[in-house]
Amino acid sequence: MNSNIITLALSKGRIFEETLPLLAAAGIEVAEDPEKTRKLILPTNRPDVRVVLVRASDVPTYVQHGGADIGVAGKDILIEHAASNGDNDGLFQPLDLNIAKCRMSVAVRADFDYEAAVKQGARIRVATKYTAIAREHFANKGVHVDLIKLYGSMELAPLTGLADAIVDLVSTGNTLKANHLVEVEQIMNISSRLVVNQASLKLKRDTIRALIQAFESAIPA
Ligand code: PRT
Ligand code: MG
Repeated sequence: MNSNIITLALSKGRIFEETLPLLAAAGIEVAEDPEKTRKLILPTNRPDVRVVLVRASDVPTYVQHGGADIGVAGKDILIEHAASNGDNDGLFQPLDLNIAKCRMSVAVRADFDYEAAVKQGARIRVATKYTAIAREHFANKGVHVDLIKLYGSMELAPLTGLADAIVDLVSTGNTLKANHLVEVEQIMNISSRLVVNQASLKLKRDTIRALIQAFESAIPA
């Protein structure tokens, strides 16, 4: 890890877009638009700060292992990362940035009687990308589930008979509606957090502290 430069890991899309105002509060402007360039390392107006573009689920890995000093990741991603890696050691989470907000929910086909299935103690098949969150949710409810791991388009699973229910992120609810699914349970609210490599926090303390303070001052209500 370069000791003079701060490397910030972001994913393209909503996290990048919603992080821009926080960066602006720290006097940082990203020099290129990630949707228009093929570059994976984006310089900023500050010679000591650069952005690396990674998959949302890779942000904790980059920061934990020092490929980036800081990053922004959803609570969903952080929980799943901890579960599949055993821990979030070396990953300091100083701020909830209150951006990229949504909720983790259980959804079923409109014609599936979820309450009855749960009450009868039936085993239900649940498709999700978020297996750790789903496993814990149903274990706490005492509901037996067969988890089916998917990497995307969860909404398709109940429509094709692959699963009875899905656990997925919902923001407007439009995707569920368009696929004739209904939200039957909200598991948790989700927002994105600032994550910091613990060694970087020590080695680049002043710069990172200043960034944390600037971000904190610009967190949306
Ligand atoms: O897309 P890719 O597979 O690379 O990765 P990703 O989907 O993990 O990343 P990205 O950029 O799509 O999402 C990054 C983070 O944004 C997630 O980890 C969440 O913390 C947060 N976030 C906030 C969301 C949403 N809102 C959201 N609505 N992530 C995904 N969605 C999806 C959801 O999975 C569903 O398919 O949008 C669809 C539902 O949206 P509505 O508005 O129709 O309800
Ligand atoms: Mg996505």
